[in-house]
Amino acid sequence: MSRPDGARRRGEETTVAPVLRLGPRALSLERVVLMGVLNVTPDSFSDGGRFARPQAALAHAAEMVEQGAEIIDVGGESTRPGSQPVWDTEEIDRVLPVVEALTRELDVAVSIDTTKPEVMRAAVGAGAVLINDVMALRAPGALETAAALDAGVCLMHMQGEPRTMQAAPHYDDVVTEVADFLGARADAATAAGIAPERLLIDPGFGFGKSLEHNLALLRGLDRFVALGVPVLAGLSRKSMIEKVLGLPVDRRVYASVALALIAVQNGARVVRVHDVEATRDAIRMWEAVYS
Ligand code: HH2
Repeated sequence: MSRPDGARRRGEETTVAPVLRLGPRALSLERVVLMGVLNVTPDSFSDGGRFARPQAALAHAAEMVEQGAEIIDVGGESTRPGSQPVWDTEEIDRVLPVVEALTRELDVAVSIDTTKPEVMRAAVGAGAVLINDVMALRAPGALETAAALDAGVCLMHMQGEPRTMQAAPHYDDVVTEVADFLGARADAATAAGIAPERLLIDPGFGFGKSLEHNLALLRGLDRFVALGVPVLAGLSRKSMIEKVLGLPVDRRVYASVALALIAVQNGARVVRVHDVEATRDAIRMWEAVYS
């Protein structure tokens, strides 16, 4: 049984459950954490335009929290293949009212999905406690900005940039190259002053990767676990499902749940999902079997 401090006894040995430090919040990773996706963009691939108004965004976030999401990931710039970048000010205008409303109304860790230092500063100022950066803090000023803010950081791998990344992704050894990259970015983050317990790493499924690359990364997830930083996996509704099953975005729930479960089985501790309830049930059953 869990003790209040997160330590539990297994035979003679005492293990301390890993904890993710998100600003003033501490999130236990003893059970898999569900991150619910909340895109406040007009053009996201899976839910574009549906949650652009703060009231609609808040209602959808509340539903995901009710279903078991412990993190809500707010995104104001679509990163789908071929998407166009937006200006800082436009992104801030989109996300800030939503981050404020979520922080005020819900007991949940709010994450900001951005690559821009200005957006990071504004969102954390409004209550966000996790910076989810698909560029792994490589934008000018991003590393220093994130280090100076009191928030967790998810470092994600992407080859190229969203506009062109799916044109011709190439790796000699995708698992080794992505793992080496994330190891180096985690080192850069800690060297800049970001404590290791503030960090997550993410191979970035679909970000400059072919179907074969995505499948190899999922099979090889233990290589990322071995880096000693908790792994986040985002596979929900992604086009790899279309490539295997030929299904449109609104019919990818079952495959998304299967992929989330495979990621968990291979060591992911946080899953970024659109369909929170379905994923939660699958993962809690998996945990009942294996914990
Ligand atoms: N995937 C998307 C966006 N952000 N962040 C992390 N850490 N990992 C991911 O796999 C990831 C991410 C793309 O999915 P979505 O937000 O649904 O679409 P869009 O970028 O079109 O808003």
